Amino acid sequence: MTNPKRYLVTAALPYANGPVHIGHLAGCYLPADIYVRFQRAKKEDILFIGGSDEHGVPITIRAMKEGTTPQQVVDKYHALIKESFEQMGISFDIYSRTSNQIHHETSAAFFRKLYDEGLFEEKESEQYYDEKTNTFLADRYIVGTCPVCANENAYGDQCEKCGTSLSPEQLINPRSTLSDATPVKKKTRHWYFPLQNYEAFLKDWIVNGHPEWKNNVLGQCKSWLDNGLQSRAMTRDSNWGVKVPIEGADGKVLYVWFDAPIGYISATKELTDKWADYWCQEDTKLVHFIGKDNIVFHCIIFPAMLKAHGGFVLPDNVPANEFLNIEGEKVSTSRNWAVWVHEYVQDFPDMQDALRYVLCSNAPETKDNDFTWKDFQDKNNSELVAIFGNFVNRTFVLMHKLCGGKVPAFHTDIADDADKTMMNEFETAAKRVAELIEQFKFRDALFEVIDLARKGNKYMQDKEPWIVAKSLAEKPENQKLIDNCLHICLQLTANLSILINPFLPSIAQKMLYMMKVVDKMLDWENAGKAKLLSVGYSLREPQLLFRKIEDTEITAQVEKLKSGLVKPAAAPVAEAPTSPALKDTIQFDDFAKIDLRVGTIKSAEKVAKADKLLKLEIDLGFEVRTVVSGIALHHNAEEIIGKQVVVVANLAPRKMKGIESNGMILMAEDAEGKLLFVNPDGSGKEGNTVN
Ligand code: B3M
Ligand code: ZN
Repeated sequence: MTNPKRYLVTAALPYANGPVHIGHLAGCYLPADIYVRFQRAKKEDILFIGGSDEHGVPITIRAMKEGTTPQQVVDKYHALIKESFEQMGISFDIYSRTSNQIHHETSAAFFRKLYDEGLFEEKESEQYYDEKTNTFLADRYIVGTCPVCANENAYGDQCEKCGTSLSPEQLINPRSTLSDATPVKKKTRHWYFPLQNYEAFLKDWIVNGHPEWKNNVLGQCKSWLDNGLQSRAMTRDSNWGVKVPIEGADGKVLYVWFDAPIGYISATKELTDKWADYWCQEDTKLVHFIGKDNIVFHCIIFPAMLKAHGGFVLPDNVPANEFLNIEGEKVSTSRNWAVWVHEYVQDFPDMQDALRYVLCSNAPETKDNDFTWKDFQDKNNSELVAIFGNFVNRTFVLMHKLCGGKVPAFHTDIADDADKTMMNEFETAAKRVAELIEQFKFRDALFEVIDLARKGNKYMQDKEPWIVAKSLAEKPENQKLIDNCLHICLQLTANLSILINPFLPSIAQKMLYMMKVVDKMLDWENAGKAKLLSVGYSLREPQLLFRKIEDTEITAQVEKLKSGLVKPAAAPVAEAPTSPALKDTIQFDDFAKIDLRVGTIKSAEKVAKADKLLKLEIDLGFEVRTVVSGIALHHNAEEIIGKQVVVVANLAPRKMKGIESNGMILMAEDAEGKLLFVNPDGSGKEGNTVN
C-alpha cells in the first residue's frame, strides 16, 4: 500500500503459559518494534498493539500439572511477559490480555454475527475423552505405541521417532497424557467454519494481490491453498475461554485461534475510542508481525473470518520470521533449552540494546538462524564497541581536546573530496535504511547504520586530526583542517543517533544527552542532513555507549544453559524432541592428545573431610598411580577394590584436599545420576591403551 493514512501494527499475542525467550523477540517483537519506532520517527499515525493470549489447552494443562487454576497461571505469566517486553524496550501502545471483559464481549459478538448469518456448520462428531479428568483430548495429548516403529511414546498426531503421521486410532495402548487413563470416544457438537468457501477469495487476495509478501510466507500460503481448505471447528469443549454465545452451548468455548486474533481488535478498542478508524478504514495499513508457526492463522483463517464478518481491513503484510535456534539446537521450552528474557535482563542489566543489536543483526528473516553466546560477545565487542561506540567516543574526546568542547566551524574554502564524500554518505545511508525498513529487511538496514559508522572511523583515521594537531605551533592555519574533520564527525554522530534510534533506542537517548539536544532531533526528516548541530554549540563529555563483554560472562551463560537443561521426563511432553546438548565438536587430533589406559584399583579409602572423594591407588601395569575421584557417594571403598577402570593417564596433576591426584577415572552416569564403572568385565590388561 502506498501512502497509507495510518498504520496498525500487531505482534503475535504470546501464550501466557510461560515466560518469553529471545527467539520470541527475534522472531516477532523486535522487528515489530523497530518498524513502529521508525514510523513514529516519520510522524506517521500508528498504533502498536500487543497482549497475552490467555486461553487454550496449553494453559489449562499447565494449570492441571501445577495444581493451580488457569487464572493463576495467566496472571503470573502475563505480568512476567509484560515486564520483559518493557525491559527490552518493546514499545507497545497497549499490552492487553484476552481474559479482559472487553475481549470476551468483542470476540463473542464477532462469533455471534457469523452464527446469525448462518455462516457456521454445526456438526456432531466423536472425540477422545479422558474420564478421569473430564476433558476432551486434543490428538497431541494422547500417547501410545507407534504401530510402525514400536516407540512407546508416539503422539496421537505423529510419531516423532519414525516421523509417521498418525491418528489416535492407530496408537497401540493409547493413554491420556493428563492422567494415563485410556481415552474413550464421546459424542460432541461443534461449530465449524467452512474455510473452503473462502478459497477463491483468498487465492485472489494473496496470490494476485500480494506478490510482495516474503517468500517464506507466500510459500506456506500457497501450499495450504493448493492442498484445499476444509471446515475447521471454531469451538471446543472446555470451561476456560470465551463462552460460546449460543443458548444450550454450556461447557463450550471459542477455539483459541478464533478468539486470539480478535484480541488485536479488542485491545485497540481498549486503547482508544477511535479504534474503528484503524480497523475499518481502507487507507489503514495493517501489518501483523508473527513467527512462522502462526502463518496459516494470520494469512488464511483470520482474513477469512474478517472477510466473513465484513467491515474490517485485511492485513497489508504479514512479515513472518523463521526460528532462532540456540547454540545449534532448536529452542525447547520443556527441556529448558532457551535464553529467557527475564533472566537476560537480570544477568546483563542496562544492556537491552546489546541484545537488540545481536538479535536484529542475526534475525531469522529468511531462514532459521542460530544464536550463540560467543557470537553475542563477538558482535557486541567487535561491532558495537569497536566500530559504533569507538567512533562516537573518539569524536567527542577529540572535539574536547582539539576544539574546546564546541562544535567547530566548517571551512568550505578548504573542504576536500573526502569531506564531501563523507557528507554525501549521510543522505545515502538514511535513504537506504528507510527503504530497507519499509521492506522489513531489518538486518540489512542495521548493517547500513554500522557501515556508516565504519566509514566515519575510516574518514577520521585518514584525516588524523591528532597528528595535524602537532603541526599547529608551526602552522596555526591547520586548525581549520581539524575543525572540518571534527565538524563532519559530529554531524555524522548526530545522524547516527537518528538512524540507530529505531534499533537501539536507549543508545540514541544517551547520544542525545551527550549532544545536549532534545528528542525532536530524532525525527526522521532530519536523517541525512549535514547540519544538525550548530557551530559553536558546546557539548557534554563523552559517555561510554557500550561496554565490552568478558569471556567469563559468556562461559557462565553457556554453563547456565547447559546445566539448566531438563532431562526428558518419563511422560512425553507435547513438543518435538531434539538432540542432546553436546559439547563443541573436537577434531581427531584433539582427541588423540588424551592418553586413556586400563588400570586396576589396588586400594581405596575415604578422604578426610570430603564426603564425595575417594583416594584410589591404581595399577597401570608400568606404575601405580594415586588418583582422587569424586565417587564416594556412589561406591563404598571396600567394594571397588580389584575393579578395572579407564584412566586418563596424561592429565596434569592436581591437588585435592592436600593429596596430589595423577589422572582421572571415567565413569558412566545412569538414569538416576549414579556413576557406574564403564569397564565392568575386568579382562583388560593394565597399561593397555583404550581406543
Ligand atoms: N498465542 C501462538 C504463539 O504464541 C499464539 C499467537 C496468537 S496471535 C493472535 O505462538
Ligand atoms: Zn514410529
